[in-house]
This record gives sequence, structure tokens and C-alpha cells, in this order.
Amino acid sequence: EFGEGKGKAERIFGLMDVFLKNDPISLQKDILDHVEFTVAKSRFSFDDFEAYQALAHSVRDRLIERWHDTQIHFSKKDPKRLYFLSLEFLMGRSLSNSVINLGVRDQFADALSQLGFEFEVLAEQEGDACLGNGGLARLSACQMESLATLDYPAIGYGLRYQYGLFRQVILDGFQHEQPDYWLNFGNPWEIARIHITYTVKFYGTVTDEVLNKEKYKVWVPGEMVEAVAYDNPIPGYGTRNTIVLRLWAAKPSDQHNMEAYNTGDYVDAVVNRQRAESISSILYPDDRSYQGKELQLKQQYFFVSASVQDIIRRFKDAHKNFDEFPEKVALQLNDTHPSLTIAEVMRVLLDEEHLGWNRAWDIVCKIFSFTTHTVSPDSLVKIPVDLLGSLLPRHLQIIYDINFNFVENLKKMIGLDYDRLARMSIVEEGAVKNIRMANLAIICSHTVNGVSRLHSELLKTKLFKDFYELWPHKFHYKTNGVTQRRWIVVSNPSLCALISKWLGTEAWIRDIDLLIGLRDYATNSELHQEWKMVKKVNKIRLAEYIEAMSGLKVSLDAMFDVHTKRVHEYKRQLLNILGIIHRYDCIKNMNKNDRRKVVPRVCIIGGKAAPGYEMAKKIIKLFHVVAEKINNDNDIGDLLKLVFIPDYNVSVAELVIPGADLSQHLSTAGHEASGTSSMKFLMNGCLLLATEDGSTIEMIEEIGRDNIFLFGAAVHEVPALRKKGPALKVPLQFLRVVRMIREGHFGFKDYFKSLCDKIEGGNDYFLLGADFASYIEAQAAADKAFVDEERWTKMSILCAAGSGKFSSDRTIQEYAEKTWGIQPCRCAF
Ligand code: NBG
Repeated sequence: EFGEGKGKAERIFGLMDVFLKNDPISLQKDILDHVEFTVAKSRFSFDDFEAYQALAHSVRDRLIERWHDTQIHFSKKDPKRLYFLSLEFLMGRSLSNSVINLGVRDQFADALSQLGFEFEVLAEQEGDACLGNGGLARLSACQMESLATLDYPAIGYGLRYQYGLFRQVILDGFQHEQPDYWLNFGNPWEIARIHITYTVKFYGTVTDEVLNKEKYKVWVPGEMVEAVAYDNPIPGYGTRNTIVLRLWAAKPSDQHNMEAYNTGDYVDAVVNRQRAESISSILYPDDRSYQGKELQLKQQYFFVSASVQDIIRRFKDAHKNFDEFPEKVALQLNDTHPSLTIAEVMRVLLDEEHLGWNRAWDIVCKIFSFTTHTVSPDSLVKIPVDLLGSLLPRHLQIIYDINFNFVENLKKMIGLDYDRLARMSIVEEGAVKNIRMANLAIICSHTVNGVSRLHSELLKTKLFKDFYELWPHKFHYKTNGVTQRRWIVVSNPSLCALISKWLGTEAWIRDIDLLIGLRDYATNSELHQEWKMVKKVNKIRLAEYIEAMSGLKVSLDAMFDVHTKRVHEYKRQLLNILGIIHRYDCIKNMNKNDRRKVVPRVCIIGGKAAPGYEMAKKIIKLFHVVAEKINNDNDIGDLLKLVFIPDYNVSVAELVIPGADLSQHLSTAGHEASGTSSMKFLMNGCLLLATEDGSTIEMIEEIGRDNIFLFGAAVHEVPALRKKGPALKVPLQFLRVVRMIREGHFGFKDYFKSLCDKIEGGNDYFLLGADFASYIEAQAAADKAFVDEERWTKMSILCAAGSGKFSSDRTIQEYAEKTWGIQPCRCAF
């Protein structure tokens, strides 16, 4: 199984010594060795951070070992592999997840405690890897973990940004952005593979050349940059399989750089070379718009080109005939950002492998699948033709050729319906000519996936209607999921232990459908007691965090009501704030007696606004001014407390989600493609207050309407409500709270004017006014349920019990079977 090398090592050392050992003495020796030789501190004197580094390196050794074994196994079996291309991965921390998946968490914790360190304390030393914005990026991370756990032969490809998503700092209630230079203290979770590099070309010209009487295009580049591989091992749970996320970093090329050296100035030339590194330096901080910037396009092509070269190199190591390519390669495009991969594979097959158009096209049509994560036409990537033509002249030609063939065929199928032809063309005509990357992806992929059932319906009837009518067979959906390993086992150890105890097995960690077994105990009073204890433990943890962060003491008896996600108008954090103002207003107007009946709440909001998104930034500021007023109102006390969690990221989410009683998902129906944070809350037994949007619709089917607080217009009602414009009736309470903001009740009157204007007088595109009354009702229903502890606990248990469908294991299995055509390939040692 393990080839020559292991055979030799085994003869010298004996079988048991070939592998790293996990007994306390071996682990301690490894950690101390790393303290001394990797961290270069004396083993007699090192602090928590140094201990963390040494610990991380000891874990990394075990990851590398398993990853090597997995690679050898994959190479031997030569299965069809999945290549998962995504510009964003939001991995968060690696330590806890790694030791749990490797099955050595307790061993390491014991070994450390004998050395005088606490595992949990060291785990807190790790920074987050934030190489992504929001839902799409965290989904990619969950899916990689599921791919490893389910033994699929897969590789993830992305970019190794030097600056991850900005850090959010709140000053005077305003969001400020600070750079996240996350590599400052080194990154033990990656392995620099300096021998795996590829040259990526940009600019230049395309010429014709003749070879064996055939004409070929030759691209003479104007700039070349090296892509260096950094591998991040991803261990599966309950398996030896460890796959890899390969991230590319840009380095100046050693090859002749035509533009730079023509200047004749050595210093300038070197400085110019250094510019190459900027390609992978920064993650764009907007999670919606990827429009038309040269550096962004360079990033896309840089990662695409390096990945395609790597894929083709691996294929050619074992195969000669490209007709076998579709049997060995499945390429998954995570949103439109990696769509250039299509043109790049075509280019390589045509210009470098000389397969000829028909053969190359035939291959391309069999290997790509595409998943979109949006419902909004504005979020689809468009690249100005001039920009593409100058940066990637050959790719533009190829895209034009693909489009020409497509449009010619289309004419035969639909006739000369020019409007429709114009809509479906890859090239968008207009003042600025654009390449529509989504159209390219749809035309060339065999499958177009949505991320929930509703999303897929919206794709078919709205966003990609023309394409759906042409190729209904291409359109599918795989409802998103999240990994229970991170979102229960790592983040909520007490719940994890409780579930295993009541189910009598840990098997649910790999087979989440078993959670359904909790339903049998939904009314069991013993479980109720334990369930409430777990929630309490997590609420204490969260309350301590809040106090440490803001100085605010919150009551554990209050309902912890959480709304954490990127800040967007469509996600309607503003609706939440208006609801809070309404609640405050009501309490203020109550007599003492009535106040006693109020259910105390801690309203927690967290999330980043894109730096250029003015409205979102105003929403953050509004929350802060409202918090300032309410938190300092002695009349209110513990009845209502507002907390903003700054710099919300994966590791903060791991703390917040288990401590939440209620979580809010307020998108205007038809705007959230899926939503994945709701899945994490659900798994953790947190009740949801939500609109019938995205995957919530499927959650209702799994847990039942009685166990979720629903409100607001349904998707089919939204257009008619919007049409009403200024004639739309909104409740008086809504007008009253908006007036309070307008009149300066919370200060900053002028600053919030534009925010108020956007939700009044027929401008209320996201229908805050229309949904307000029903939102308030749903909140009242949540209050009522919360005071009935028994009912609440039962609902909470039923939420967790019904969350099985929302594991990324299920999503990945569906993709593997129905879209990618890949099989598990389990490393058998
Ligand atoms: C998001 C959608 C969510 C969805 C995730 C994952 C982006 C660009 N899109 O609704 O808004 O759950 O993708 O599919 O992050």
C-alpha cells in the first residue's frame, strides 16, 4: 500500500515505528522538540503562544503523515478526482478541528496538562484564517471538510491572500477597517511547496504559427508571474484520509520579464518585479460585487492558470490520451469567479496540446459544473471586453469563438428572437462591452446548481430563465449544509457529549441522520434538565465574552437573541433595530405591573459591512446609538440590553452560536440564496425567527412549522407589495419608530436621514414596512414560548433533532453522486 519508502523504513525501524505515536510521552517529546527546534525557545522556558506553536507543529506532523499516505493511495488507485475551485475559503482556526478529526484531542490535552498547559487556553492563541467574505467562503470550508471525511479524492484550489478579510474595529459606533496581516506570526497549518510553482502569463499578443502544416495560436505574454503552492491539509473525521487545500501565492518570475527590463533601470526593474506579489496580496472585501477591476481579474486568472497547470500535470503523470480527461477530472466552479477556467482549459487543449477545436470542446463540455450563490443579477461577474482583451488576449478570442458557435446554434433552436439572443450571448453589448461570466459558465457546464430548492426555482424562473428553457436538464440544486464536526463537536463540546450520551453512540458525528433519534426524548424531563444545563454553560461562556469585550454585564435569565451575518439591506438588520426600538418604546410606556411581564432580552448583532457600502455602515452606527440610549436607561435595566459583537468571524461564531436562544434570519423573501448560519444555529438547538426564504423553507419541512417563528411576505407576494409603492399600507408602529430616528431621539438625525428615506415613501424596496407588523407578532410569539420553559426546551431539542438534512456531508454526497461522478477512495491503513 505505501510503496518503496515505507518498506525500507519498516525494515530499518519495524512497523510500529514508521508512524508517529500518540501516547503521552511521545506527544510530549514531539511538543518539546518543536519548542526547542522549530520555535527555537528553550524547552525550560516558553509561554502559551510558543506552546501553541509547538503544539500546532506536532499536529501538523501528523497531518502531513496522513496526507502523504492519502496521496500515495490516490496515486495508486487513480480515481476520478474533484477539483474544487473557489476564490474564497473561510477556514477559521485549525487546531481544534484537526485534533478532533485526527482522533487525538484527548491525548494531546492529557500530554499538555502534564506539561502544565491547558489545551483550551492554547487553542485561543490561534488567529483565524479569514480568506473569504461570508456565506460562500464558509460553505467552501465546510465542504472541504466533508469531502475529506467522506473519503472523496478531492483537491481545493484558491488564493493565499496575504491580507485576509479586514478586521472590523468600532470607534464611536462607526465601523473602521484594519488590515488583517494574518501571516505575521507564521502559519503552522500550511506547507510551503517551493518546488511546486507554475508560470502565469499576462498581457502581450497572440500570433499565428504553423506546425506540421497546422495553424496554431501562440500567446506571447507581456508579463510573467510565478505561482507557488501552499498546501493546507484537511483531515477527515473517522478516516485516515487527509486531503489538501492548495492556495497559490504570487512571486516575481525569474524568467525574462519583457516590460520590466526594457526600462534599462535595474532598481525600477526589481521594484516592478515585486509588484507581482500584489496579485495575491489582498482579498476584496465586498461579498456581492466583483465588478471589473484589473487586479481582481488578475487574481482570478492567476489562480485559475496555476490550478489548471497543476491539474493537467497530475493528469499527464498517469495518462497520455486527453480523451480520458473527463473520466479522471471533475471541475467545480464555485460561483462565477473561477469561470475563466473554462477558457483556460480550452486554451491549453488547443494551443498547447493541439487537440483541435471539436475535441477540446467535447472535453470541456464534460468536465465543468457550476454553482451559483446569488439571486441578484447585479452580483454576476462581468468583465469589460477591453480589459479582458488587454490582460488575456488569447482568452478573449476563445470566448468569442465559444460565443459565436453558441449563438449560431441558438439561432437554429429559437430562431431570430434578437432580444433573447442578446440576453443569452456571453457578450453584453452596450456603451461598455462586457463578458458575462455567468453565461460562459452556464453554456460550458454540464450542470448548473442552486444552493437551495427555492434558489433553484428562482434561477429557473428569473435569473437564468432563458437558459433553463433551453436546457432544463442542466438545472439542479443541492441544498447547502454545514459540517457538524466544527459546528457541534468543536464549538459545543457539552452538547456533543450530551447528544452522544442520549443516542448511546458517537456515530452521529459521521452520520448526522442519527440525530433524529433525539425526537424520542423530546419530552423527557431528564433530558430537558441536561439540555438546559448545556445551554446555560454556553450562555455563561458568551456572557463572559461580552463582558470582557464591552464591559456590559448581561443577565443569564434573559433570552439571548442573536443576529449575526454580513450586514446588508436585504438581510434586514435594520428591521431588527426597528423592532428593538419598538420594544423599547413599549416598555417605556408600560406601567410597573406590565413591565414585570416583559421577557428580558439581550439583543446581539454582529457582522461586517463592505467598506464601500454606506447604507450598511449606517445600520451599524444606528445599532450603536440605539444601544447607547437603551443600555443607559435606568428604566429599562435588564429588560433589554443591546450588544454589538465586533469583528465577527468563524472563531467568534463558534462561541456565539451555542450560546444563542433565538436567532434571526430576516431576509426579504426571495433574496437569500440559501443561508447557512441558520443551519449552525439549528444544529445547536437554537430556535429560529425567520422569513420563508432560502433554505428556511426546507427547514420548516424538517422540523415542522410549530417549531419555528415565521413572519413576513412569501416570495410570491413580494412583487405585488413592491408595486404598491407609496400606496403600500404600513403599520403606525412602524411610522412611529422611523419618526423617532428621524427626529433625533437617538442623535445623528442628519446622518440617518438617508437611511429613513430608503424605507419610507414608496422607496422601501426590502419591504421593512410591509413586514413590520408580522415581525412584531413573531417576536411576541417567541417571548410567549420562552417563558414556557418546557415548551421551549422541547422545541430546541426538536430543532437539533431535525437538523440532519443540513449537514454538508449530505450536500457533498449529492454532488459526488449526481454532479461530479466521483467515488470514495478510502486510504485503508
Ligand atoms: C452566499 C449567499 C447565501 C448562501 C451562501 C452559500 C455569497 C456571495 N453568497 O445565501 O448569500 O447561503 O452564499 O451558498 O456569499
